[in-house]
Amino acid sequence: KKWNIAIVGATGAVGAQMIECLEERDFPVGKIKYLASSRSAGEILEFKGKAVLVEELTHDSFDGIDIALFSAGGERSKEFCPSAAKAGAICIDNSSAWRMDADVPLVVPEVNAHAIAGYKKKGIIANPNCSTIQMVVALKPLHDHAQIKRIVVSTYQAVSGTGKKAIEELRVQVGELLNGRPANTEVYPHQIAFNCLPQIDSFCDNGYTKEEMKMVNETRKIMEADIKVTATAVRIPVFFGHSESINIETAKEISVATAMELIAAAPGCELVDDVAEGIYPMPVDAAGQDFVQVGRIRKDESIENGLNLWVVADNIRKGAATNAVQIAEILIEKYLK
Ligand code: 2RA
Repeated sequence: KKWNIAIVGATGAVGAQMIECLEERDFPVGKIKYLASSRSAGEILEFKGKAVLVEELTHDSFDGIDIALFSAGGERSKEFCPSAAKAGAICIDNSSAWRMDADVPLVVPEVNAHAIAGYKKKGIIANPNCSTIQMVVALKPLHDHAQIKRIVVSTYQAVSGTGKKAIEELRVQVGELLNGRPANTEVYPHQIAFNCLPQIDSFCDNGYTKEEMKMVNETRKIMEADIKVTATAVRIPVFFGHSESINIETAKEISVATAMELIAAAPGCELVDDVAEGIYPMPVDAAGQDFVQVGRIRKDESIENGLNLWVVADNIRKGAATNAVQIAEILIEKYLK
């Protein structure tokens, strides 16, 4: 059987990656439809070498569509997912619009694939935030073994997480600064080249950013556990690949050796940890592939049952597009036969 697919936000960084993932993974696509804002409508993209016209997104765009992959911002998803679902398309939404809705499953296949069963409630499945996805993939095997009580995470996030314009802003700023010209800032509030910005998304009343609260709230929903989470999310001048320094406190003792074994055997994880050989995860290695790379595993001697780890993943692939396509694969294999 082939499935008719719509990509909403096809001209964005994640939309383009979704298309590439469908091609790479040979997803059984019947008809494919590229949808975007009126600004981008009219562009010609491709699917498996064939030209596909980008059409303007409207409430009538979803007739005959089986699965709609959304990555066009929260407002678009809030406005158009209900129409898509009403037309019979199941939405897999990469925006934050529906993630905390009780009737919308929030899914990382390696962690809570069973939650996909709830897709029928609203016809929407939410893709978690990239920084949440890579963290829960790495922590799932450790939580199953020793029950995580608390997570302290600091993130070092690539500019591609903001989108194409941010990638361009970093590129141009580096050139400007190296040629003695002032850095032009449009996308970010401050210079990003050769700098770190401890702000991703806007600030909430509690002094945390929306990005940091996404990690707190989404982690608890996905792992279906009352885990205490605190986060600091930082933008760094890297193009692709989010890095995270994660500290966990577990209910049971877990040795470094056991943690290494569990990570090495866990779905979606790759153990990259041999510091004697200078081997540890880095964005330049993690970008362009789908594994969540885990290293620098070591005891946190300052608390009982503490462990530190360093986790790096491609934020556009596993952090967004690949995760969404994996959900679509489970949908057609287990639920939409
Ligand atoms: C970011 N996680 O990195 C957010 C959205 N992709 O900007």
